[in-house]
Amino acid sequence: MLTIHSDDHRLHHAAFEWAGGERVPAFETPQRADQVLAGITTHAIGQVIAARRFGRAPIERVHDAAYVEFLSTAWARWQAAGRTADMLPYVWPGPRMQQRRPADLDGELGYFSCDVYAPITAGTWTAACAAADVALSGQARIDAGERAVFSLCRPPGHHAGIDYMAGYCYFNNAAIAAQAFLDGGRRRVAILDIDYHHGNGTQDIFYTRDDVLFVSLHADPREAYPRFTGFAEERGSGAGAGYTVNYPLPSGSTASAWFCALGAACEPIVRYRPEVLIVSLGVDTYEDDPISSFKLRTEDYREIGTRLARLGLPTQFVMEGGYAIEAIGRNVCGVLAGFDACRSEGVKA
Ligand code: SP5
Ligand code: ZN
Repeated sequence: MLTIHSDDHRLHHAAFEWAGGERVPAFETPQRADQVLAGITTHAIGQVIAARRFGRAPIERVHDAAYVEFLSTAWARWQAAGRTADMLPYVWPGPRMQQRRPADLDGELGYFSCDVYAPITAGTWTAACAAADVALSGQARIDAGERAVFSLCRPPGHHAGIDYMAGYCYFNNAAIAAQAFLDGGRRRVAILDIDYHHGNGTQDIFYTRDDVLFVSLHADPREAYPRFTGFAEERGSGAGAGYTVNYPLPSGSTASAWFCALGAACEPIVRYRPEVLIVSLGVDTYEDDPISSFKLRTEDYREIGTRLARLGLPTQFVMEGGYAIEAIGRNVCGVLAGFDACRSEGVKA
C-alpha cells in the first residue's frame, strides 16, 4: 500500500500535558509518526511519497475561516506578547454563557477550543497544514484510481470540530479528505473511526448531513475522553438523521467484544453503499496503550485490516491516535498488511 507522509509534522512538539492534576510529558509526540514510518519500511508495506501542498481552501471547506485564521497567527501574537511557553486555554464559555468571540488572545484560545489537550506551539500551524496536505494527497491518489492509501497524518485530526481544536487535533484530516471526495464528484463517503476515543470533531462536522456517513467505535464517554460526545443516542439531525452511528464500548473491552462491534459497525456502511471509505485509524485500542483501556493485541490489528478489505471499497487510512511508542509501528502496519493480503487474494464481502 502507498503511504503519504510529510516531515513537517516534527515542527509540532508539545512540551507537556495535564494528567491527574500534574504536568506529564506529552503523549502525542513526533516520535509516534517516526516510529510508524520506520515500521512501513521494516514491514515492507510499500512506497512512501511526500505530500504536496493544497493551501487553505480545502481546509476551509470543513473548518470555520475565522478559526483557521486564528490558528495561522496565534503563535506570532503570543510571541509578540513576550510569551514563550506552549499556548494553552484556561477558560471556556460554559452553559448559558454568551458564545461571543473575545477580543484578546487568551479569550480566543478558549473560544476556539474545548479542552486543554491541544497546545499551540511554534510549529503547530505548519505541521497541522502538512497533516491536511497528507490527507489531501492520499485523497487525490484514491480519486485517481488507487484502491487503498495510508495517509500518515500527524498531528491527528478527529477531535477537531468545525471551529475548535481539541484532544491533540487542530485540523480534521479525515473530514477534509471526505469533503474533497465530495467536491471531486463523489456522492457518498463513509468514515469509519476505530480510534479508542470518540471522533467528536468528525461527528460535529457532518452531523446534519447525509453525504457523509460517520460510524465510530470507541470507549464509552461515561468513562473516557472526550466525555461529552459519543453516546449511542447521538444519531445525526435534520438531513443527517441516521447518518451518525456510535458504538460506545465499556472501558477494558477485549478483542472479542471489539470485533463484535466492528461487525455491527460494518452493517450501516454496507447499507449506505459508499463510493469510498475513510478509516480514522487509531491504534490506541492496544492493550499497552498508556492512556487507554481496551485490550487489543498486536495480532488483532492484522485481522482489522482483513475485515476492512472485505468491504471491497476504495479505502483511505488516515492516522489518528496510538501512544504505545514501542508498538505503534507494528500495530499500524498490521492493519495495512492485513488489508493488502486480503485484497491480493481478491476476497470480497
Ligand atoms: C487523537 C487522540 O487519540 N486523542 C486523544 C486525546 C486524549 N486526551 C487526553 C486523555 C487523558 C488521558 N489521561 C492520561 C492518564 C494516563 N495515565
Ligand atoms: Zn484516540
